[in-house]
Amino acid sequence: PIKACIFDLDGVIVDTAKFHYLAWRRLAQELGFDFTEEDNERLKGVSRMDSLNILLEIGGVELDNAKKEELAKNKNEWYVELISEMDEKEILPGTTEFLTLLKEAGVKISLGSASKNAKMILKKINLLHMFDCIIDGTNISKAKPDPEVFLLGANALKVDPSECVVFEDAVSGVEAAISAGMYVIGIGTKETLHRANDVVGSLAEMTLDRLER
Ligand code: B16
Ligand code: MG
Repeated sequence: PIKACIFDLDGVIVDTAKFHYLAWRRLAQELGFDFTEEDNERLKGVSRMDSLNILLEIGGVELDNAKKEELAKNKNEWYVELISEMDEKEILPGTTEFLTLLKEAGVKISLGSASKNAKMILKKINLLHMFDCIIDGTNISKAKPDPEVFLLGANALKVDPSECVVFEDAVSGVEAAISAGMYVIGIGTKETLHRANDVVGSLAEMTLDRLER
């Protein structure tokens, strides 16, 4: 039986990708190059500093670490500003309903996100109370595709990885879940997330039956 479900945040529970994109694009433009939505796909599930490194590579820009810290800080300030007005309306379809079903069935609920803004976002969308455990960018030392973020969750909940199901929208997150020895349900398309055990368009398609299968 499934004892815990671990959810990625960005792209699974809430659509923050568009705000990350706007903030990264502003940074690229200030540095004098363009940053497309397609480029942005490469940043999904990737930590802030790794994202910056990819962006700089796309722009062909080389900078020292102090400058990179400064730019990452700027990007985050713009991002936080962009999401400051966020509320329950930004929750992705089916999320609240599925979390409620899990709670009623006694399945533990955990967050497994790379974001350092995760708790603030869960508070804004009023879902923080639904989580038994939160592992985010402030707890981890190794980014996805490393399994650390999900293993820490299983450990905190005292469940075996084989009893956990992960919900992920990013390729790096699917790989992380597989490495953790967990069953993984992709949120998105089969083409992109072909390594996932199952793929749904959104949590609106999830049922307890589908989970136990
Ligand atoms: P922050 P997830 C990830 O969150 C995002 O997908 C990724 O685009 C972002 O760069 C990363 O969090 C770090 O976020 O700058 O807020 O610390 O998908 O793992 O929930
Ligand atoms: Mg994600």
